[in-house]
Formats: sequence, structure tokens, C-alpha cells
Amino acid sequence: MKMLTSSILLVAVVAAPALSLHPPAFSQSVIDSGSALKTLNSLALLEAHTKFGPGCNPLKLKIRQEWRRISKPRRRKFIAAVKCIQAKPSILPPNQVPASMTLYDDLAWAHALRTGLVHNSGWFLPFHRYYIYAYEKALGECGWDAGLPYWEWALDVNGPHLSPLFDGSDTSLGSDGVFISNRTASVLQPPGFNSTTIINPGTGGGCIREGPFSDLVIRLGPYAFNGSFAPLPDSQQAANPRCVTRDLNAQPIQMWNTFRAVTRQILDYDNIQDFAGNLDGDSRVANEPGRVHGGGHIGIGGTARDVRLSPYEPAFWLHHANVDRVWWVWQHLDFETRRGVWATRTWFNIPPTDNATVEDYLEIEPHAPPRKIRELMNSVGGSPLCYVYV
Ligand SMILES: *[C@@H]1O[C@H](CO)[C@@H](O)[C@H](O)[C@H]1NC(C)=O
Ligand SMILES: *[C@@H]1O[C@H](CO)[C@@H](O)[C@H](O)[C@H]1NC(C)=O
Ligand SMILES: *[C@@H]1O[C@H](CO)[C@@H](O)[C@H](O)[C@H]1NC(C)=O
Ligand SMILES: *[C@@H]1O[C@H](CO)[C@@H](O)[C@H](O)[C@H]1NC(C)=O
Ligand SMILES: [Cu+2]
Repeated sequence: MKMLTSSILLVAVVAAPALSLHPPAFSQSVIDSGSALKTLNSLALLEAHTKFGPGCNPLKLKIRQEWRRISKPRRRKFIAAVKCIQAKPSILPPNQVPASMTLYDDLAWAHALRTGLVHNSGWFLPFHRYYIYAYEKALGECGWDAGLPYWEWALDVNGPHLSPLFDGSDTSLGSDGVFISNRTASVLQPPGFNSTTIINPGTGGGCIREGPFSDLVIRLGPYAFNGSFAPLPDSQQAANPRCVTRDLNAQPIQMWNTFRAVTRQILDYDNIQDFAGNLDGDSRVANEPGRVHGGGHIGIGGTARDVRLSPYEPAFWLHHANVDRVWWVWQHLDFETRRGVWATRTWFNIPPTDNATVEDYLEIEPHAPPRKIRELMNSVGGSPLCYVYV
């Protein structure tokens, strides 16, 4: 309620639509402490309040907050809504994907199926924006009427195993995975990179040890990777019930998700190619893999590192909310010029296609109908988006 009131106030205060915003020059210490990012988020929020389209207004607006800013009773309510999605039956047509038994399986399938179209492609950012919106909508039908929470990675730079998000309490998304000793490092070398990045094992490795989601059963996949994310060959595959695994890991967060890295990601690029390519550690633009998108996935580890099935990880959605927030803040610093997409319509352009455009439609049937990317560029445009980050 407090949030809603301040949203309404903001509308009253903001007069004419701003042109390009000019953030102040931040000192290194202000950047490293996170206060620059906070300021940038506030600027974006003010700007967003000048952009309401039909169907979105301050009373309908969903406020997306960092996990730690949500009260413990509310966090329990959120967890209950996630469990509600995980308990609802599948809504896919009968026998289309027999292994998909719950709505949560369906949502993971929606991502797995489209993997080759919506990663390292022009559809990456808008698809994931629409996808987490569809999840927020499903949460709404499960008693959670607020915005999707997000995970501010940089608060956990000393290790996600120390985070309230993963402390195993009933106000967390469950603990780390069961610790598996004596593992070897993993070697990261996405397409186009000439050198490898070594990722040390994290603090878990096995099934979520305790707390919410230690009993979560997932069923789809895993799917083989043969060098491209071709359409899944066989949706008739039998259910493969198993746990979600986690391997919380400070190393990628320290490399790619510090306040400095996140703030530079917002301030350093003035065009969508450089912004999107660097955010995603895409070798066509960036000089290292990982970066803020990959860093969060690897920082959670386990199931979160499965490109197709990472949405099975309950923290996936909070991670992607923060990815979306970084994009959202960047967009609002020059809203008129920052509503484009970069790259083609397939993963690393395999197989080759034309460039994606904002006239393309994205759909997540049966969870979300086709929408033009153009409509997904305004988080308060109302057709259908209506959310902000605070
Ligand atoms: C750890 O791995 C090494 C080399 O693979 C092996 O020799 C050793 O027995 C392992 N230790 C444990 C506790 O599994
Ligand atoms: C990898 O090496 C090739 C050939 O030298 C070069 O064209 C390419 O830019 C390099 N890629 C990266 C990401 O540095
Ligand atoms: C991977 O599998 C897909 C679908 O079966 C196929 O079209 C593609 O050619 C395969 N790629 C390789 C490198 O084998
Ligand atoms: C796609 O966009 C790139 C710039 O990102 C441009 O160089 C290229 O010519 C475009 N391709 C087509 C087919 O328009
Ligand atoms: Cu994804």
C-alpha cells in the first residue's frame, strides 16, 4: 500500500515527459557501494511514470522489489504462490507433451521449446521480459498480486550461499544443493571465444538440501545438446522425475555481478548492440563470456545452468527479473532511442535468419498470446505490461 501511494505521488510530481536523462557523474565509491545503481533505478522510475499507456495506471501497477525488501510474511505468501503453480495441472493439449504434468512443467517446456530462438538472438531480451510477465500473471492467479520479486546479485557478492534468498529458511527459495566434494572445475567457452574461462565448483552441487523446493519434482528433459538448439526432436519423451540441483558459487558473482559491473553495464553503452551483447557475454560483441546474465545463472549453478530447463530453478525468475531491470533502467535513461533489438532470430544466427525487428511477434502459448515486440518495450504501456522496479 505504501508503494502504491508513493507511485501516485510520483505521477503528480512529474510534469512534462523528460528527454534523455543525464545521470550525474558517479565516483567509483558511489558506484561500488550500489548507491549509483539505486539512483539510476530512481531516475528510471520517475521516467516510467510519464509513460503510462491505456490499460496501465498507478492503481494497477505491479511493483517489483528486491527479495530482501519484502517482509517475511509476504515472502512466505510468494513461496506459497510458486508452490501453487507447481501443483496446478498442465494446461497443454492432452498428449502434446506427456511428461509435462504441472503448470510449472508447462512453463519450463515453453522455454525449452523456444531456446534456439530466444537466446543469443534479437528476441532474447523481449522474450524473457514477456516470459517472466507470464509467470507474474500465473502467480497472480495463485494469490500473489504484487510484482515479481527480483534478485540483486551484487548484494550477494560474498557468496549466494550467505544470501537470505538461499538460506534454507521458510522465507528463502530453499538452501544450497547438497555439497558434493572433489569435483573438477568447469570450463566455459561459448561459441566465438578463443580462450576458456574456468569456473570453480561452488558450495553445493546436489539436490536442494532443505527449505522450500527441496521436494520439488521436475520431469522434462534433460535434452541433449549437439552444437545448436534445434527445435526439440521429441516432445513424447517419458517423464524423468528428479530434483532441482544447485551449486551456489561466489566466483561468477564476483567476476560479473558486482555493483561496479552492473552499473557499468547500464552506463557504458549507448546502443542496443553493445548493451545486449555485453549483458549476455555474446562473443560477437563482448570480450568475455558470462557477464550479468550468465553470471547469475552460474552463480546459482546446477539446474540454473541448463540453458533449456533453467526455469525449473525457482530463483531463475528472480534472476531474470534483475536482468530485465538492468535493461529497463538502461532504456529509461534515453527512452526515445532505446527500444530496439539487436541480432537475428536464432541462437548465434544458427541457422541464419534476418535481423529481428520490433515488428516481430512473440508468443508463449498457451500462457501468453502473440504480442508485437514494440508493445513489450514499455513496461507501463498496458498492452499488456504494467510494472516497474523499485
Ligand atoms: C578425489 O579425486 C581424486 C582424483 O580423482 C581421487 O584420487 C580421490 O580418491 C578422491 N577423493 C574422494 C574423497 O573422493
Ligand atoms: C577469436 O579469434 C578469431 C581469429 O583470430 C578472431 O577473428 C575473433 O575476433 C576472436 N574472438 C574473440 C571473441 O576474441
Ligand atoms: C542437431 O540436431 C538437429 C535436430 O535433430 C539437427 O537438425 C542438426 O543438424 C544437428 N546438428 C549437429 C551439429 O549434428
Ligand atoms: C542486420 O543488422 C546488422 C547490424 O547489427 C547489419 O550489419 C546487417 O546488415 C543487418 N542484416 C540485414 C539482412 O539487414
Ligand atoms: Cu532463457
